[in-house]
Amino acid sequence: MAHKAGFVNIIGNPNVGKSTLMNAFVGERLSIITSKAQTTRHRILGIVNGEDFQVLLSDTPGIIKPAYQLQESMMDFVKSAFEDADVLLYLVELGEKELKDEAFFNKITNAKIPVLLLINKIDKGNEALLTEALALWEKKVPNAKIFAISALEGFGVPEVFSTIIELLPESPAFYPKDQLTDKPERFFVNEAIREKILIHYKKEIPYAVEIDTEEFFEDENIIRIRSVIMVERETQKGIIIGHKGSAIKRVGIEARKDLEKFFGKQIHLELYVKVNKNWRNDDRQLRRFGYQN
Ligand code: GDP
Ligand code: K
Ligand code: MG
Repeated sequence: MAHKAGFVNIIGNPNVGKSTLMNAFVGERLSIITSKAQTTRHRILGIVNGEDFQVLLSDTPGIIKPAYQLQESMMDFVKSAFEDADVLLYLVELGEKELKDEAFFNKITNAKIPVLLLINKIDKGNEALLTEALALWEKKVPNAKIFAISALEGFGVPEVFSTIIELLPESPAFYPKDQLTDKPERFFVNEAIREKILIHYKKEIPYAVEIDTEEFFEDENIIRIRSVIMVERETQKGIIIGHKGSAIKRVGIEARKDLEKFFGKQIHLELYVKVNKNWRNDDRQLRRFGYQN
């Protein structure tokens, strides 16, 4: 069989399970997952390699109406996902009725490339809900092939994957066959820390935070990491640190555990907090943190 390779982009509303699906395909926790919207800020490439195929999956932020510059950059990542794909995965969850952004929705229904519409989280529903969803989406996106899946439990995921392989063009691999992602190691450190902040802090705190890993030093048996947690205001700094440092300590312990699994090595993780006023609306800083090209 000839070698196949190509780009598959996952798009959809916030929280429908895009990152969970991406990780299910790749078999690694490349994308962080929480129950909060805007967990995914970047476009993240996950690579699935086989003897005669290479699938390049892009996880993207959920589609939202941007309220500040960081969110505008996030939506630029989504726009770019339409431009360079061979196959589009449009993920919806059971019970969902529409994509919040009409312009994006029109791009899907008018796409010139194959669209697979995946109804996710069917583990949460029943037969009647699924029948209803199938009827709704068949009508709304007639150009799509529809699958019912559970990204969390893996149900239906292999069927989607074999369909993707069928649809991919003949092409040599784009990346070395042992590569899993296009993001550097520091990116995954930042994300592991940000995931714990999304989980443990309330309200606006996670959205005001950016992580900057200043040092990543890999020794034979240990990786030494120093990362800065940036917030926008002095009060947020206090909240991040918590009473006698207890809150930041918890973030450090949990992130370290995840990173030890991810890198398969012992990790030494040092965390600092810094105030960096208004970074979410500052072009230069957004570029520095990888949000703009
Ligand atoms: P994203 O915002 O679209 O990337 O969604 P995430 O992958 O971050 O998932 C959002 C939430 O939905 C998380 O709490 C996931 O555990 C949950 N989730 C994702 N897929 C499924 C699924 O198939 N079934 C159920 N029950 N929950 C899921
Ligand atoms: K999420
Ligand atoms: Mg996500």
